[in-house]
Amino acid sequence: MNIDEKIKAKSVDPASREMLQVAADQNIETVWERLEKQQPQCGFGELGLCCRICAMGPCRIDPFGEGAQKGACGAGADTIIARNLIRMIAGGAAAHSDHGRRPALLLKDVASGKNKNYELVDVEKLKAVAARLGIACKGRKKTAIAADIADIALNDFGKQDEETLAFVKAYAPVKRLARWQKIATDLSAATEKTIGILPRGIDREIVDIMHRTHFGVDHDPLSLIAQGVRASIGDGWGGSLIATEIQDILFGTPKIREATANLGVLSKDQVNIVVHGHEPILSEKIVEIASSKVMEKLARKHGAQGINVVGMCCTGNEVLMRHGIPIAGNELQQELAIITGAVELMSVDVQCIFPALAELCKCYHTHFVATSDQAGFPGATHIQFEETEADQCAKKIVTMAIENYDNRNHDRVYIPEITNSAMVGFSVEAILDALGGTPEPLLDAIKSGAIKGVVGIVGCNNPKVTHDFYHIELAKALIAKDILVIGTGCWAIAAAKAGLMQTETAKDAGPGLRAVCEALKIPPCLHMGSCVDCSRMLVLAGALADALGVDIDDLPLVGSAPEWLTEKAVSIGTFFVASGVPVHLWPMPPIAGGDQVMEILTKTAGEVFGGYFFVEEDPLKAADEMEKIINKKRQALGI
Ligand code: SF4
Ligand code: MSK
Repeated sequence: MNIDEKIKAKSVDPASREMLQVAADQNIETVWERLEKQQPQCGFGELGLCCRICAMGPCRIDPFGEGAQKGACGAGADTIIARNLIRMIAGGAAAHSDHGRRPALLLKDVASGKNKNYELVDVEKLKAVAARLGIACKGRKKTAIAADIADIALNDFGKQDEETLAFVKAYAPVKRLARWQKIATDLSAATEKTIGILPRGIDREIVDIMHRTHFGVDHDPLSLIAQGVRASIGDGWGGSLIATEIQDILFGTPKIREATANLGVLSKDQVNIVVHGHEPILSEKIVEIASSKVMEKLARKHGAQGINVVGMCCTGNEVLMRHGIPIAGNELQQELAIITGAVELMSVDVQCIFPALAELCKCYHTHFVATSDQAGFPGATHIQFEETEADQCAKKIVTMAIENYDNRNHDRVYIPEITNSAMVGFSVEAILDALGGTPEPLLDAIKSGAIKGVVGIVGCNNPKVTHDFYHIELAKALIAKDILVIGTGCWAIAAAKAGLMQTETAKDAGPGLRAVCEALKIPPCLHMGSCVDCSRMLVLAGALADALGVDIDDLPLVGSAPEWLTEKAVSIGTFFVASGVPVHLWPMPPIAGGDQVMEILTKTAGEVFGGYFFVEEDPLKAADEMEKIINKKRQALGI
């Protein structure tokens, strides 16, 4: 296929390029064209200098110092920027943590027998989580243990006392916990105002942000940002971690397995169902029901060769990690999957789902099915998902997809014949298994310099950056420098599609990393899961720090969100920084209009937490900067 040069600039992914060409030929608009129509975007908004928190606004601060330097209420640039920023953290932490609440509630119902649609699949993980939380297991039924875990998790969401979250105390390394306490004490002493860092309640810290950013409450950039940090810790070491741990108990802890990635996983002659969003509770059932003999028979009756369930974004990552379900693509490919004309049904739950899909599906035979009470899409078919009737709901969705195969226009189908294989499923448990049960071999490799350090790459796609370009170039540059790359979310899908998660890719790594990968038979880029599974990276960092008897900020670790888009990415970046990890970002977040906020996030945070933000547009320069940081940490550790 001849691809237009303008299309090549939109994505480096060959399958996406083909589909963008198909879209252009069919005169179908995608996110790239819609973004183009938004140009030029508001410069005040880009700098974070616009406030519409009250009805005297919107107010804006003149970045050139000539016009207004204060909003009508007197709020200055840094107050406005800090408020806007922590409202982003609140949005991100709320999305992750509300996700975590669902499996916690489900665990409680499965334990009590109220929900018989699901089981406690991973008893080993159940006991491991119980041990962390100090719950007795000996001689007790697994349902009783599960009920205790669910109670502790649910209490962490809504408790009202001043105690730190139980999950934070159980999972964060001791040294980091003490550090957070000391930071809070020091900041309170310095400002003569109580400043908290350790989260008291997951929901409470988010509500606190919404309260203190309300008109006329907190105007101090420092205490505003401190509260953002507190809510982000409640996300990373709280809500997200609860999501990951309890989903593992309910659906199984990921194990290393082979899988396939990119739009070519869609089938020409099978019923294609795409599961998209973030929460795996329904998609687990869709996968199960679609593989039943009854459904297979029904699909054949409708002339299809079977049923092909594939994933998109993080719901896709969840079923990829646990079942090896092929993944069709990352965030910027959701419309492209529909444009293949081969999708009978796309089932969506929550987060990162374009509302444009509803209208787009109408141009094809595709059913667009929304399933969450929290996520409405005008133009979609809504099939309400209730966990207590999960089997019925999944049957309805799969049947609807099969029956829709009759309506497929086979002449209009175009599926790019592009896929790549990937080794996925690197939960912390799977990594430790590959290492022989302890982190020692990894630590030895780090100490010897065979692996210089580890970079965790997370986050989205953003059409302001050429799709997948930064994800892939940064990962390639890092592995060539003997830096192991781990990651989640849309980065992980980009890396899988680009072949970076194959064991053979070790040949492109530096000699040290290559030798380690070949000995352990692992790729140099490890897929650790979905967005909430950033918590797996925190747990891994904590395990390495504990094993060495140091704090996380002593370790040669760096984080990056190189094509970030969502508020969740802001929360993730902040909890990495709070945990002691320097974090690279691109594109530039909306903070550049405030000197004090910039100073706090890029310098003061480093002095206090050991982690800080830095921004770099060029992937190779970013990789160089990460190597510098890693070398400095190694030097300080004396390795
Ligand atoms: Fe303007 Fe202040 Fe109201 Fe913001 S809170 S819109 S700066 S008056
Ligand atoms: S799906 S949050 S676009 S990683 Fe988790 Fe991708 Fe970012 Fe959504």
